[in-house]
Amino acid sequence: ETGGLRPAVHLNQLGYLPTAPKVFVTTVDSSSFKVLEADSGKEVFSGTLSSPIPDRDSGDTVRVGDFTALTTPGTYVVEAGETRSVPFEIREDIYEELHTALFRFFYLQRCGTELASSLAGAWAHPACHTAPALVYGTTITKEVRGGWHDAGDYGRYVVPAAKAVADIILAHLFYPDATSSDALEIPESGNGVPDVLDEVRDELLWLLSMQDPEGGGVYHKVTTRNFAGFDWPQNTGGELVLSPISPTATADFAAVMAMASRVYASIDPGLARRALEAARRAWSWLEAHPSAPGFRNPPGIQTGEYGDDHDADERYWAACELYAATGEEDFHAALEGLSRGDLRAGLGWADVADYGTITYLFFTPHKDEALAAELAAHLTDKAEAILATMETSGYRTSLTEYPWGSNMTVANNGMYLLITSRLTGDPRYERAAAEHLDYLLGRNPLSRSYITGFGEKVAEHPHHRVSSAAGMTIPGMVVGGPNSGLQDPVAQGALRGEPPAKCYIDDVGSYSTNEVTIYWNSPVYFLVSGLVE
Ligand code: G3I
Ligand code: 9MR
Ligand code: ZN
Repeated sequence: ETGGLRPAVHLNQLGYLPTAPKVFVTTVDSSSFKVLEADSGKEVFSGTLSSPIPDRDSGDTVRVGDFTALTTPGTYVVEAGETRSVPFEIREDIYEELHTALFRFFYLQRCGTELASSLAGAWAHPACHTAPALVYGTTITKEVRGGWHDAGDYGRYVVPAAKAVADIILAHLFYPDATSSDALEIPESGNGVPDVLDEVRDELLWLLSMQDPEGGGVYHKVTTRNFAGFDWPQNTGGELVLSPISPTATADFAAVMAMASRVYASIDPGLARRALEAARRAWSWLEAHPSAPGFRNPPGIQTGEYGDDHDADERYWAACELYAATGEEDFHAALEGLSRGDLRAGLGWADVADYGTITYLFFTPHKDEALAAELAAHLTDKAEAILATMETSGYRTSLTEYPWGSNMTVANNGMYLLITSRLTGDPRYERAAAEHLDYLLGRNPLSRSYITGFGEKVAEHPHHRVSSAAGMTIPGMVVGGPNSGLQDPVAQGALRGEPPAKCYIDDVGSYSTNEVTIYWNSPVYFLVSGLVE
C-alpha cells in the first residue's frame, strides 16, 4: 500500500476520551491547525503545529499538533492548511463498543463447540474439530476438544494461548471495574461470573487437555498437518495431530495454570485445584528436562511453529507464578536463580519474562524486597525507553523495528506503560499509553485503523478464514500490521521498496501483514480496559 502521497492528517479515527491526550501528526506543510465541529464547520479550537520532523520509519516529514485542551464531547475534524481529517468523536464512552468487540472475538474463535446464531450472528457455525487427535509418532489418540482457534487459521497452539490468557487475566486483575460485565453475550452470560473469566475458563479447560497425564509435559500444539483451505472450520478436513511436547509449551502452561489457581480460587475452587496440580506436574517435567531442545515442526507438520530455543524466560515465569500461588521457597529459589541469568524480558509469545516480573511485583505476598526493587527498576527503565523512542519518532510511535505482528509490540508497549504507571504513579506513562491506542486506530503513517470495524480507513480484508467464509468481517480484530520482512507473496508483490512502517496491505492474502490472532487482540484488550477503567 502506498500511503502519504497526498498530505494527510493522521489521528485516532474512532476518537478520544474527554480527558485523554489528543496529539496528531500531519504531513501538511502548515504552521497552524484548527479543530472544527464536523456538522457546522464551526471552529472550536486552534493551535500551532511543530516544526517539520523527518520520520525515521516512514520517510515522511511530519508536524505534530495537540488539542488535548479540547474536552467537550462532540464530533470534530482537524483542519491543517486545506486538508481535513476524517471525522472523529470526543466522548466519555467512546471505547465501550470497541472494548466489547475486542473481547467477543475470543468467543467467536471458540473451537469444538457450536456457535449459535443467537450469539454469534453471521459467524455462527456447528461444532468443529471434535475428533480426538493423534499423538505424533504413535497410534494413540487423545481428546483435546475446545479452546480458541489461534488466528486466521484453525490451529490451537499452547505457547501463544498462554500469552492471550495472561493478558486477559491481567486485565481483570488490574481493572476489575472495566472487566466484570456478565452481559457480553457469550453462552455463560448471566451466570454471576464475569464473562472474561468464563471465556478464559474455556481456554484453560482445553489447555488442561493438552498435558500428557503420564509425565506432565505439554504438547506444543494441535493442528492438521497443513494449513486448511479458506472455508468454515467444520468443513475443513484433515486429521488432527498433537505435535510433540516442548519445554516452552510446558513452562507457559505451568505459568498460566498457577495463575488460574489464584484467580479462580473463589469462583471455581475445583478448577483452581486442578490447575495448581497440573502446574506442579508441568514443573516436575521441566525439572526432569533441564535442557530440552526448543520446538521444531516435525516431519510432515507444516502449521505455525512458534519455535523458541530459549526457555529460561518461560521457566522464570512459571516459577514466579508457582511462588505467587503457593508461597513455597523452592519456587522462590528457582525464580531468583533464573532472574540472575540470561532472561529475555518481554510480553510476547516468545519472550515472556515480564509476565513473571509483573506477578512478582503486584500479586506476590512475600517478596524479597531487594529483588522486587531491581525488577521494578527494570520495568521503569522499559517505560522510559518507550517514551524515549516515541520522542525520536515523527509519528510518536515506540517501534524500532517492524516484524510480523508489529501491532502486538505497539499494544505490549501500551501495557508496559499502564502497568508501570501503577508502579510509579507517573502520569506521563498513562498519557503515552493512550497514544499507543491512537496508533492502532489511525495515527500511523498509513492513516490506517488496524482494528476491524473501528475507524474510517480501516482494515476490511483480514486473513481470517471465518470472516471470509461468512463474507463479513468480524469487528474488533487487531491485524498484524506493517512487516518489513515481506513474508508472503501478496506483500512481496505490492510492497517492495516501501519504508518499514508502510509495509502493510489490506489484502486477505497477506497473512504476514493482515492476519489476526488471539494474542494480538489480548494486549489491546488490556490496553483499552486500562484506558476506560
Ligand atoms: O525476532 C526477530 C527480530 O529479532 C528481528 O529483528 C526481526 C526482523 O524481521 O524478526 C524477528 O523474528 C520474527 C518473529 O516472528 C518475531 O517477531 C520473524 O522474522 C517472523 O518470521 C516471525 O513471524 C511469526 C510467524 O508466525 C511466522 O513464524 C509471527 O511472530 C507469529 O505471530 C506468526 O504466527 C502465526 C502462526 O505461525 C500460525 N497462526 C497464525 C499466526 C499469525 O500470523
Ligand atoms: O493461512 C495461513 C496463516 O494462517 C499462517 O499464519 C501462515 C503462516 O505461514 O500461512 C498461511 O497459509 C499459507 C501457507 O503458509 C502457504 N500457502 C498459502 C496459505 C494461505 O492460504
Ligand atoms: Zn475448530
